[in-house]
Amino acid sequence: MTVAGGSTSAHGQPVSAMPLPYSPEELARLLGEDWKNLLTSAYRWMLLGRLLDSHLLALQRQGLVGPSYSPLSGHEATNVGAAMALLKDDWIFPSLREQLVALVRGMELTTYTHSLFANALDHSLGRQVPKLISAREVNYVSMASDIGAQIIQAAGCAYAQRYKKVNGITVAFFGDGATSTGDFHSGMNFAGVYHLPVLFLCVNNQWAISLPVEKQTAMSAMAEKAKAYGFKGIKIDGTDVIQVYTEVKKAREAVAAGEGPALLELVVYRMTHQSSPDEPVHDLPQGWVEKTMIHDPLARLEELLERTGALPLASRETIRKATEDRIRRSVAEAQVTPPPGPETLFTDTMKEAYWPLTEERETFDREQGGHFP
Ligand SMILES: Cc1ncc(C[n+]2csc(CCOP(=O)(O)OP(=O)(O)O)c2C)c(N)n1
Ligand SMILES: [Mg+2]
Repeated sequence: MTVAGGSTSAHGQPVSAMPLPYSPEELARLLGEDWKNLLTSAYRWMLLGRLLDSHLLALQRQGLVGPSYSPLSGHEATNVGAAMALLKDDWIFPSLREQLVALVRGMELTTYTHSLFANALDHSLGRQVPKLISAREVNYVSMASDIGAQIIQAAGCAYAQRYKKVNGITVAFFGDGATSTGDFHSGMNFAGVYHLPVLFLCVNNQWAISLPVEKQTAMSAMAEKAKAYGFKGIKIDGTDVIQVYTEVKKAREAVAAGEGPALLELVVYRMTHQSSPDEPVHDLPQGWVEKTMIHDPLARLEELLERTGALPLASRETIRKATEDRIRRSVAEAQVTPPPGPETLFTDTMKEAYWPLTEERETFDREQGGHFP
């Protein structure tokens, strides 16, 4: 599997990313006087996401992380724009491709790579599918494997937040495919009826494995589905990090102010195949690769940084080298960390000692001498 991108199409034709439509004055108006630093920070994170994809896909193919990895290329602006607009007390229920959200919120990169290697320093000690990371320290809940389940979980979390009168809102990310699940209906309906502080972010990458979005719904916008549940929905460009940041910030403020749930549809273009074990090719329509290049969120931001002089090529290259080094160091650290010890089979399972477990542990120690043969 390769990560689409670069400047030439499958037929060798040069393809440029669509420029982001902002002047320096507009950026100052939308993002404040510190806009250059904000965009530089967004760039660092988005580049980290893109580079992680190429490193981790290669490691998965070597059987070192796995069993699978869900690439996020094409989703960098939705991850980073949203994460930068959310606050510390908010709770995140991710879908398959929001690993950058956890990192932007403060999960350590090495903690992330330890999770992918399912080693002794993995939060879940190898008991979770490695790519379904969690980061309790930043309110980032592990994704449930069944598509759409996080939508009802998020509605429940928002209900609890209001009941307990705590700060923050709940945010659920999900794909276009998840909108066809019963959990989408149940979660959205419950949130609408109870007017809950939850923000639904539908990242529409126009594919659910091999099913195109036209076969997922007959509606022209996923955002319109919010009407059926009694709240507002808007459709935005998920490849424009500035638009994602400003719209998520606005929606978050309204939800936090008690205006009820909201749905944002963020349209992106999936640049890779669904997940690393998938067959690399499934009838992508002609011209799809070129479309991903035109809407490449990272290339669009790079063009803006260059045009406005906010971050010239030489500085971007320095960031790229430093980011590559950081990834290599984190991967190397995770790679030399041993797997969880066999005794961890018995830890974190029950709050207090419980006789069947104690007996099992005794048998295990007696027969295996504490070690697997
Ligand atoms: C309930 C359920 N049905 C089917 C699957 C198999 N499956 C895994 S990923 C996926 C596609 C999800 O598409 P989408 O929600 O658009 O997210 P994307 O992968 O495009 O980010 C499917 C159908 C599943 N995990 N759970
Ligand atoms: Mg999708």
